[in-house]
Amino acid sequence: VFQIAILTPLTCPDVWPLDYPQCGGSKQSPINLESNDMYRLVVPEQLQWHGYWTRPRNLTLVNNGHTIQVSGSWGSRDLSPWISGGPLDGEYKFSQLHFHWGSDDSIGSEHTVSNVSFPMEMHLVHYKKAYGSQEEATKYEDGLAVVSFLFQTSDRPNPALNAIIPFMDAVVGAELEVTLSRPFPLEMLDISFPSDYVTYLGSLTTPPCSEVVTWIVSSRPLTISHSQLSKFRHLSSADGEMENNFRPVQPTNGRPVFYVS
Ligand code: 1SD
Ligand code: ZN
Repeated sequence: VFQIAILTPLTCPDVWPLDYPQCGGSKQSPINLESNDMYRLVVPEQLQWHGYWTRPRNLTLVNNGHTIQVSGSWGSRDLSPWISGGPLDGEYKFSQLHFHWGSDDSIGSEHTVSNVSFPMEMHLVHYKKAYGSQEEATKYEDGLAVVSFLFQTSDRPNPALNAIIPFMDAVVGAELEVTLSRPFPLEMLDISFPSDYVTYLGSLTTPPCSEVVTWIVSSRPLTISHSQLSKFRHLSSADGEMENNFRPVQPTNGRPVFYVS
């Protein structure tokens, strides 16, 4: 009997724990956020955003087969954006941002709010500077901070997203990359430095699902039009559509979830 095992780890979250034991852990992400089941967190200082208005030397848009990812370089003096304060202890440097979305408006986000999904979610991944690199930081439970924004549809296009959407035509297929002709400060993406957010301790939402992430989910959804969403829905992975690249919600297992406002 010949058996050919084809591993498609990113499309079948149920089987991730077989190859990546941490994906079967007890502090996994995403989770459902339930507004009447949260504790108020009083933080010693507000979440601070640094350098988000600094124009990068260059910005690239990459179709990595699982998502569309934006990363940049801020030159030899390394003026990369970073965040601190809020639930974080120390300074967390920006590494990349990427998106999760669905094939129709009723699905797409990773986090849900009162069991309702949003059509898209954007993740800004940061790692703790003290650990030197993202790879090293991923070994420590306070290693990463991911700031997340949910999107709801709107009749009007979100002008901020037009900074990247026109470039998506160049990266429709997997493993394609484009350098943006006019790099822009990330602050232009309408991230608006939220002071109202939900925070809890969880994991990466893709293998190896390391339980090293302080999640910060903005309480204020951003907007996207249908024609903008359709650009995301046209992107391809190595073996087909890229849409529905979200992981289903995971049990909280009694983890406290906090809100800051
Ligand atoms: O899915 C991303 C993954 O692509 C990678 O960016 C990882 C960080 O190394 O983060 C996860 S996520 O948890 O931010 N979705
Ligand atoms: Zn993500």
